[in-house]
Amino acid sequence: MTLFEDPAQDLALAPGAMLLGRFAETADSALLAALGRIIAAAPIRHMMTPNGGQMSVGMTNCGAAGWVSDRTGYRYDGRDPETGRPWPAMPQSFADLATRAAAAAGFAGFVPDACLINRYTAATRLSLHQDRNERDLGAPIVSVSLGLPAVFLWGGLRRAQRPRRVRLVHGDVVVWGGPARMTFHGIDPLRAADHALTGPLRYNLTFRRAL
Ligand code: MD6
Ligand code: FE
Repeated sequence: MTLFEDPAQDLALAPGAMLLGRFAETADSALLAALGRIIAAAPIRHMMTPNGGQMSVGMTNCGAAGWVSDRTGYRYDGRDPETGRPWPAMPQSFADLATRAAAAAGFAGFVPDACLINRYTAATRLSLHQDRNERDLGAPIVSVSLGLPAVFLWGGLRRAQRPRRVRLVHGDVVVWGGPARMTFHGIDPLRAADHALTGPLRYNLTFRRAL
């Protein structure tokens, strides 16, 4: 660790929600190698929103189901609409990390069936939203940050509640479920920088129980 790095710290965001500081750091090269294979099979794309806009976040998926957005709305689909093929299988390294992180945050027995991959470049943002398309809202979501840092917006259960700003760095994992499961959240516009492993990019992996 260098003198200028923040020490890894866990942070309780709310009942049911926890930031595990740099929990995924030791697995980073395995995760990024697996991510490269997924993106080769199911390229990052900018999905259309139901309002006809295009998302600035680039996305793809792995696992039994993938999150998709188009003019008809949001849903989980077993196939990549761009290729008609099933999404790439979820690598064991992904599933294992998600299960371990969920357990560390108090959600034992979490087995994800979907992983949404978000890719951010400079100025890319994700506006405040709830994750509500999963069938099993009893399961938590596990979110892994890789590459450039970002400012995470952590709101409340109502959209109007002013969000708190939390910095997420490479390897950070946020787990939330239970009473926090429907919290509004988002990502501020990404600041341009250069990361040793991902260059100009931030990736976020969110593991869910969707089916
Ligand atoms: C991101 N994350 O960190 C965006 N959603 O890039 C999310 O939208 C998200 O981190 C549900 C649960 C965890 C998340
Ligand atoms: Fe989300």
